[in-house]
Amino acid sequence: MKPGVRVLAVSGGVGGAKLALGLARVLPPAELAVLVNTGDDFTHLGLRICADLDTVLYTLAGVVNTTQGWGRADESFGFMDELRRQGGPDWFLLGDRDLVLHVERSRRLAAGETLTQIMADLAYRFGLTTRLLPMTDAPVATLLDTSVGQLEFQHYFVRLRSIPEVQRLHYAGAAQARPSDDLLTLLRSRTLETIILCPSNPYLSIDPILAVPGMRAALRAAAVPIVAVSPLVGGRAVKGPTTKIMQELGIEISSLAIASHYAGLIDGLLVDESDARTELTGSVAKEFSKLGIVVDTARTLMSTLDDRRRLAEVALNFAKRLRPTESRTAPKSWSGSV
Ligand code: FO1
Repeated sequence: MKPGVRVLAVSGGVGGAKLALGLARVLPPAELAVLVNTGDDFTHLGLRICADLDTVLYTLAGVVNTTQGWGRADESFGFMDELRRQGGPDWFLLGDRDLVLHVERSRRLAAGETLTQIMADLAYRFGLTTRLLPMTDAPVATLLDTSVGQLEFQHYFVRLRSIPEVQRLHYAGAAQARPSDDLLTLLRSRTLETIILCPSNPYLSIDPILAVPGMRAALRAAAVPIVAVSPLVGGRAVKGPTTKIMQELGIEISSLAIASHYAGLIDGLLVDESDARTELTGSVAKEFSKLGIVVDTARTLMSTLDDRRRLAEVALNFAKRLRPTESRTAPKSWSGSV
């Protein structure tokens, strides 16, 4: 009999993939599934690029370029060199091996396969037993209203290096999307024990997932503890524009703001030990408990594989100490220790 999935990680790209890798190293990989943001997906040079899915795929398969956190380690750039010579757009780097995934995915989508089916097959071909689940099979695009106009995510993030000031975020297509049947089946399965929101950007990477109608309700109805790992370390994001966007959107940069953002969804928030001294004492601690969120601390910086494994273990143990909130539908068969 195939083993069931016990843990669902919810992830964006680089930062989330690091924790997903830690989880895949401390759990039997087939007992882990990763629900991945597709709001960063876009069509470029006629190809469907699914940046976060590919980042998680390459990371779990051990072929990622660990210096940059995306793309492949063993890569050549003949296509890019020639594209540049021909005057094509060269701001988005596509390595020769990486390109194959975009070409194949585009071909298969055009032939009528779903993104869920394609990613399941690609994961299998890369030797993974961990399921990679796109947040939906419908096209959804994270759009940013900025000081230089409306931008698709990759144009904001890569082409303009996150420099424009962000005024508002939209998830175009989300209202017409729905969670895939595979994801809903997993969320209803009796084997699922824990959901972990990885330390991805809450606004750019996790919100597009939660914007899919029915997603929040389906995650909550799983009636398992949901733990988020804060992306802040010492009041700053490790990588990417998280704190810049929080500032521009007028959101206080604190673990409490992250907790408020996820209130009603998560049961526990894991914050970095460097934020604990300043944020988890006195009146702030009371604010967390008003939100119904239990807070714990850990070293959340993931520089090495050991860091990733250790944080995965801490997050799983933290979840075991939590019961899903009362507001959820009745637990299926709660067996966690108290
Ligand atoms: N990130 C960059 O900073 N520059 C790039 O040229 C770039 C190309 C690229 C190609 C394929 C792919 O799957 C990812 C790529 N990324 C690139 C990463 C990506 O834009 C971001 O890391 C994520 O979308 C944010 O989570």
